[in-house]
Amino acid sequence: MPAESPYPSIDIPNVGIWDLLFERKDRSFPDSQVIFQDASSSRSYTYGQVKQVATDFGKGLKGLWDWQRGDVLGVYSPNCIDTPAVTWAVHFAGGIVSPANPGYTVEELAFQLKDSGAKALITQVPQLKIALEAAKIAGIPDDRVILMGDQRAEAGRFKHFSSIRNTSGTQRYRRAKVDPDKDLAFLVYSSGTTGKPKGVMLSHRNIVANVLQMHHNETNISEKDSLLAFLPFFHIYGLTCIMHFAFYKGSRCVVMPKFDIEEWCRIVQDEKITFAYVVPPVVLLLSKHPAVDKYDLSSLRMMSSGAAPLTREIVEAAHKRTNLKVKQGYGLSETSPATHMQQWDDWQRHIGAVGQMLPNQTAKFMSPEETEVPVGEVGELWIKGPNIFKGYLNNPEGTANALTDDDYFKTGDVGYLDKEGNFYITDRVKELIKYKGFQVPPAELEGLLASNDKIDDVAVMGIYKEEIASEVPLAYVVPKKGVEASPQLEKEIMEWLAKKVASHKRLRGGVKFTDEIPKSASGKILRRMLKARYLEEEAK
Ligand code: 4UU
Repeated sequence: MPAESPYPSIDIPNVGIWDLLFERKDRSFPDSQVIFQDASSSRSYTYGQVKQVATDFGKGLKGLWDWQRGDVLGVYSPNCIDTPAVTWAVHFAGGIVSPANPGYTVEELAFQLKDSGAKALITQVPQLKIALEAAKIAGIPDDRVILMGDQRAEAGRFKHFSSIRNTSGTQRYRRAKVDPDKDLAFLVYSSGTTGKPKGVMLSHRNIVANVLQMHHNETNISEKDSLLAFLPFFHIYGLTCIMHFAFYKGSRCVVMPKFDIEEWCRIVQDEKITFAYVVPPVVLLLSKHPAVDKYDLSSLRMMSSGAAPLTREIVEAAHKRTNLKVKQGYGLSETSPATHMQQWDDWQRHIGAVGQMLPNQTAKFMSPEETEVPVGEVGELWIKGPNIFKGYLNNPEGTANALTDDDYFKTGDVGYLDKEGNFYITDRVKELIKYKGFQVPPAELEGLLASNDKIDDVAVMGIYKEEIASEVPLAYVVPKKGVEASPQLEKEIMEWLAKKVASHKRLRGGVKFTDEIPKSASGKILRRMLKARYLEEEAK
């Protein structure tokens, strides 16, 4: 029997994101509530200012570039307090946002812009050069590249979004109507269980549902809280769980463009941060980084960790040293993302669990033969609910592999459910590697490495490094005939790849040389076998 969420079902209104955030009747905080505050400057946005700026730029967009409902704006930027207003302006104008990692290379960004069909791109001055090159490849003209963040002189002919507005009250500039279940709000990129990154189609209803699902679990968070927003807004975790959720709650969000543990601790102390969404490597740093002792972190009531597994050892070590508490959440890009969250008092009672299922969802664990396994036994987690994505963009095959006819989504994660309704994630059947919570699709690296003229064949896998509480990518390489497998070749391959990919995809696990990559009769890399071989070699 599939498991139901232990929470009573909640009502998910049939509205778009704009209505959820800006037209709600039950708001308990004023327009003057400061929500997004820049960590390194005096800039901030109140709730009312976000709404005003989103409305102004939304109207501006409707008058630009023949903007149509369903058009896509690429966002290529580190965390910035303008991102929320820009995002919701796109929704005002009936469009879709496709956020990209600001560390992407020209090729990586161009791929996403092309694949998502982005009509225009917004970026910041430091990212402008790469943005322009990628836009060119994707066929986006220069005059559709606009800026946010600092308004600097060197921005030259590129318009700042805040100057794009339209005060006309005519019908043409009214807020676009959205069909919450059909119209997409975001195209985020995920490799899913296999292959290269794909556009994850998230509808307005997906995000509205997830904000409300989280709201029913996180009853301890309110407008009195201050959150530290260092997780990137381009990734679904920061996008929904921080940007949308904090805004819905009215919590002040101190926004950091780049993570640094000492700066993180300083902000917690100086800004009296009360809650933070984190990833396991940050919890590890709290347990051992020397700078941590210099700061008073006592305002922090709770942290919630996700995006990768968090071990008991790390939770206990961080608590012992700092007295901080950390609970867990779990989810995926395809689930908007939060499917499971621990309650606050679970942090110590059920260390290692990812929590109970949020409302309105059903889940089951499946055997490799796709039959349901009994409660308590290990299987692949399948989930159903209003937060499940609409499919992969222009990829019916990928979509059919991920979603069943009866609307279950196959997560590619392995785990079990205990008798009290706690879910545990213990493994992955999918190829995906996670470096500090960021996705590293092995197929993407394999494709690039295979084009190196010294490499005959290659397979990439993730290995866990305790020192950083994260997986790192490692490549097994078969050198071309006549090419010597040597430490120099390893270095050469690592450096060659580093130039082609964002920093989180580098081969931090190194290169191992081999005579052959184990493959199935149909040519699929036998990743389990390779991993077993790796572990065996390491144990020697
Ligand atoms: C073991 O990383 C995310 C979403 C993260 C997130 C975190 C806290 C969501 C809700 C929340 O409360 O999305 P993706 O698409 O980048 O990666 C999804 C994958 C999962 O399939 C799983 O393998 O990230 C891994 N993952 C976790 N693994 C996510 N959370 C966990 C977790 N434990 N707690």
